[in-house]
Amino acid sequence: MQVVYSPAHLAHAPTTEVELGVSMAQYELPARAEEIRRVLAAEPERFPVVEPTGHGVAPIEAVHDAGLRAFLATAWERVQAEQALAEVIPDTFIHPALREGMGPPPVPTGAAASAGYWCFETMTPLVSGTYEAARGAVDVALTAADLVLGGSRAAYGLCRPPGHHAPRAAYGGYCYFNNAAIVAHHLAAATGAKVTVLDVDYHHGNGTQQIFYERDDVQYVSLHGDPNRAYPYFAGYRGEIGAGRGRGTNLNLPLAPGTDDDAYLVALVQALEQVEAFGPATIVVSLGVDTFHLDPIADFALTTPAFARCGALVATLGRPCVVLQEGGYYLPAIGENVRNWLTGFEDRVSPAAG
Ligand code: Q9C
Ligand code: ZN
Repeated sequence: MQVVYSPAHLAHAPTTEVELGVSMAQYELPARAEEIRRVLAAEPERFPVVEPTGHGVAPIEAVHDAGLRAFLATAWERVQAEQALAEVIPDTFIHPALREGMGPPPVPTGAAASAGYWCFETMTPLVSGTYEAARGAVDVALTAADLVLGGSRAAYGLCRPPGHHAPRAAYGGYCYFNNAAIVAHHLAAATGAKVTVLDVDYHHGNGTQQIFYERDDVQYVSLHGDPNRAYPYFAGYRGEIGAGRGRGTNLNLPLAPGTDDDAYLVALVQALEQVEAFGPATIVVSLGVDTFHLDPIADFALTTPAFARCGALVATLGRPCVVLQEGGYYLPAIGENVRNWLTGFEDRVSPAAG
């Protein structure tokens, strides 16, 4: 399976995040992607690495508000013009109740106001290289999609920063542009056929769900920590099934703390039955390995061998897959866990190759 990787992510190196008012070390670090690359590079025949090609801003603006992209493109310079900050974390957000009954506010231009307008939480800093890295992650994802459009059975995009928490018009959750949603829309537009986004990151992909909530050509299926206890808290509930034409094309499987290999695989089989029923031509996998038992910010209990079983199960769908990296924060095992998922998928596709 070809691996798409770009060093552009290295420019995004935030050091802190704020959780419940506590400033702490950032979890979403450059070392995550470098570890995955290091482990995959040890098997160059199985995992040849290719560079992304530039795809411009049109595929981003087909999914995201143009104002979000323009903000991210210029935010760093605008902030620095006002105040020399090492990283920007907003503190005042546009809570929907603040302007209830008043309609939307003018789009702000001041640094603090615009960060709070476009961001939704305090764990996703802007630093000098954020925009360059986020653009690079989108190009990585679209290049993996092009490989699949060109006839590959699967391709892996080593995206960093991740994407699935970014809705149409905001960033957050360590995510700036929604790589998986951009790819799903790109595939649907290029083929005219149905696409499923299967999200196996520990966290619910609120951004992807929001982007496709009213569409019937893109299904969103997610297994995740129950939002009643787990980030992103305000989306991912079982009753969220899509709306309008999209009613019935959104499936959430919130899971209990301590969910282990067997319980997870049972839920994954259920999810895959619903994918089969929808009948997509192509699958986009939001692959987070923060379901691992030692992950520092999550509470599932998956083991390293389980990731191979998960990949093998997804391969049984028999559809082309664009696999995109989302979360996973336990550095000593992140590479092995991703490698196992991809190897499990490939060995099921072509048992002789393993
Ligand atoms: N201080 C992804 O996995 N909350 N995003 C972290 C730790 C934010 C996770 C709390 C979690 C975002 C792509
Ligand atoms: Zn996650």
